[in-house]
Amino acid sequence: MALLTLPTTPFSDQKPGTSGLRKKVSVFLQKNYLENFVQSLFDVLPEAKGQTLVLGGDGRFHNRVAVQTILRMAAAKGYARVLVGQGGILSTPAVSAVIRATGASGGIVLSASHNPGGPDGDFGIKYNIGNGGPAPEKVTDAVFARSREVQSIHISDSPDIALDALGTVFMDGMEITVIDPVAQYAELMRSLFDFDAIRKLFAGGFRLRYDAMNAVGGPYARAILEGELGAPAGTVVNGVPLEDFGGLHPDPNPVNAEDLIAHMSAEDAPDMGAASDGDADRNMVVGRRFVVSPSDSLAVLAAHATLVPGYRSGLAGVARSMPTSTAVDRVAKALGIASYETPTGWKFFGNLLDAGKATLCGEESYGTGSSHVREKDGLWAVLFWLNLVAVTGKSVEALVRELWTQYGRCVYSRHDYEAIPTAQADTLMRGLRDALPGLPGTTVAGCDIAFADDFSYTDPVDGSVSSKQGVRVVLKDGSRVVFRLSGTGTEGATLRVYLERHEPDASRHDIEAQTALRPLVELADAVAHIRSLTGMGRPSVMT
Ligand code: G16
Repeated sequence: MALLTLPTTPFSDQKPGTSGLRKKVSVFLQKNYLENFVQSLFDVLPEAKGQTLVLGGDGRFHNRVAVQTILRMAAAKGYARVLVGQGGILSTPAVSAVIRATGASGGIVLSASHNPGGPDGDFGIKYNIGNGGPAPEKVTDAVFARSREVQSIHISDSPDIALDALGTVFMDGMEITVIDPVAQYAELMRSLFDFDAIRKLFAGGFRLRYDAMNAVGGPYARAILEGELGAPAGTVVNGVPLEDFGGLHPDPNPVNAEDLIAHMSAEDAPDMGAASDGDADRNMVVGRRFVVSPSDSLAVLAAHATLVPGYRSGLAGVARSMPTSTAVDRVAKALGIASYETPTGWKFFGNLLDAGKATLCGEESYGTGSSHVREKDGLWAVLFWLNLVAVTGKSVEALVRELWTQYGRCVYSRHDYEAIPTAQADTLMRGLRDALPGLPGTTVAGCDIAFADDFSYTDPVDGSVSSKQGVRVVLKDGSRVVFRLSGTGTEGATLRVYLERHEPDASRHDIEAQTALRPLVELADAVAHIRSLTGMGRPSVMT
């Protein structure tokens, strides 16, 4: 077959610093749009001779078309081999696992993560480097710069390959192997968790409801939970990946996973509930009539890690994103291990994991993971919880309550104001930043402010500095409000307001979070003028 060079139009609407492109499907359907990104990426990567590329996505609308295009461009780039998931499917953590296990030079993930899919939904593409993690900013910024200059697309004119049958075919001398999307990942899970103990748990009648939200987590959860661990058929619901996720918003939080919450609140609720997102890197864990906050989940996993085979020798350290609650810091202090506070974005954990400084990491946005891969990992977190329940004999709720008793409860909530016109959101953040120097030492809305800043992070491994990573207003009692604009929304801007209050008094641990946090909500409005500047009387989503 021939290799073609086609003209293209430079574009520049990828944001610098983001780990890929995430846009409406209609934007991706523009001529050469995906091609432009892929060409920019291939232009900044070193020569591909002898190299392996991993390729797969979450199965959303446009996944298959994009896989075929990327295969043709990979052939033109000169890759020796591409490992592509059967049906074009690979979860984000599975891409990371396959890159690491095979020594591939990198991988391309097709997903807009937890954003809705379908012809009217979102599509996305991102590149992971040889350690299995998201490309660092120096790579993504170079891709962005190149995308504004690139003039031509190099692509093979070979026909589509069959994606549904396992096996190897060739395209212009490049080997393409269609792999089982689950096998490598399942092997990794087997090496970390006590599968026998979990098998016994299910054999003893333990009931789990795993909602895969019609996204890519389904095949993984079915194969491992039902196939290998003996959970009864039907444990995994919404387990077949659909191009539009069956209309669900595959973002596991109590609002979007309302069906799971309803089942977990019923009289005959299962013992544990769980959900994963579009590309299966996020997770939510729910007990019987008991929702676990992601920040508490991370702290529980850290507190009991040595009960799990893969972490028996202890944790090197833990890391959390800045807006994530401080619960895990308290556990780390008691364990005598380091805890790191990073900007939002999984890529910031990469250096800490590679340098052996942290073993577990997590974020308030329902992401939890460890050094086993370089992405957050939804099913891994669920298996971790199952392993803990199996070996302690304690329920999900009991494990969280034990955490609160020992360390106090970090009462936590995130308020999202979605689809704000970008100019308004920028004005709000600018005003807030301007007001920061005057805040410490003042009392606003009845709250005594001790400290206020715009979070800046110096990477302890490579010394790189990331500034303007979110505004923090911290009170004398340690309570805090954090403000930042989402980097993943595709419509206008989303303002996220993170609220945290530490409650040491066990008799108040059952307090309803929104009630406990009300003074902080008033403080947030008083310093950021959210209601008047956005015209929104209340958040679009509270989790
Ligand atoms: C991505 C990153 C996460 C980060 C999240 C933040 O998640 O991988 O590390 O926490 O974005 O989202 P936002 O900027 O909207 O608050 P994902 O699951 O979308 O890849």
